[in-house]
Amino acid sequence: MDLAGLTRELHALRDEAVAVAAGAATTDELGAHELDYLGKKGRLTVVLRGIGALPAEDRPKVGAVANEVQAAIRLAFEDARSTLRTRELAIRLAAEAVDVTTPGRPLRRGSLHPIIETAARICEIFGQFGFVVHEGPEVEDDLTNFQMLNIPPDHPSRDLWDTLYVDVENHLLRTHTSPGQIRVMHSTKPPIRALLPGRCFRYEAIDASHASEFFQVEGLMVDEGTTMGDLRGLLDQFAHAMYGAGKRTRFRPGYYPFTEPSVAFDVECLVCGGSGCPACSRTGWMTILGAGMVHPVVLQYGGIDPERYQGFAFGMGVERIANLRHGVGDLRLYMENDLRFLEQFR
Ligand code: 2NL
Repeated sequence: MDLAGLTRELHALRDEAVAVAAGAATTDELGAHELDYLGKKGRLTVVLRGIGALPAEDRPKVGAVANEVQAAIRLAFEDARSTLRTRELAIRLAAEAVDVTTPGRPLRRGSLHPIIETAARICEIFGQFGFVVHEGPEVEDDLTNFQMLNIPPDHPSRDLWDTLYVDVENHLLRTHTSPGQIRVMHSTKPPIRALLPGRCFRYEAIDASHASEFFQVEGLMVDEGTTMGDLRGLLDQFAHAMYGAGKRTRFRPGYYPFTEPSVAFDVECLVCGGSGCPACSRTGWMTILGAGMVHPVVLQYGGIDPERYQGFAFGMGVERIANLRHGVGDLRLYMENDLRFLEQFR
């Protein structure tokens, strides 16, 4: 081919490439076309090979045309690429746009179970008097749950606790948290001020006022010169913090094998204020816990010298305290985990 022919061919290639670049729909398509014209094996390269066949004096001229054509094609692809990029970005931004005005999904707020919340409140009040929370195991041995609490095997007082036994010799589900107090006595030197909250178990026929699982909070104080007056003063403070400063309280005689003397601690009826109503069986009083001076034998089992130390202990059923706080009348509600019930305590 001669100089004029090759020049024509180069210009034709340039015009075609410029049109193709302008017509590409995507950057990917554009890239493929670019390779087709400008790549190592591209069409411009193929045409330039023809230069070798020209006479030597024509080669620089055609070389200059070839450079112009190459630059023009490059520029056309660059322009097209920049236009396509802008368009593709706009399309992507539109597709991936986040509607920041869409309302969020609400987070469901949880809350403490009323029994746990009540146990925590009880512990908080006694905590202000220096009582420290301890925990014991739910599966106990007969020795710690009964014998060390002055409840011997085959003794009639065992009938006070309908026990659930586990399939391990001499082991059972604790019937009260008192065995945890025995463990505290074994691990701690007096003075002791311990609180034991926790789940307890009894073999019961279930109804509105009997459950096979329930929560207790027990307290234990052991020191030199601890008296029944200290117990009464502490429990008054507790009743006033829990139910109001003006509430009247009283001790009545009670019986527990592990305390002597033993008492029931009453607060004036929270419904009628003492005049008598169905809530207090017309007595004007409500029993909120049991207590007493720790039996010397129990101190001894706990490794504490009853000649030197005295102690008091008290125990309360958390469900009972929660019932009084919230006006709940059926224990079973606490176990059913029905949100319509639980959501009322937030
Ligand atoms: C109640 C009464 C009570 C105790 C628990 C106790 C623990 C030790 C020694 C002596 Cl280690 N006593 N605990 C004492 C009196 C009463 O609970 O009605 N609870 C629901």
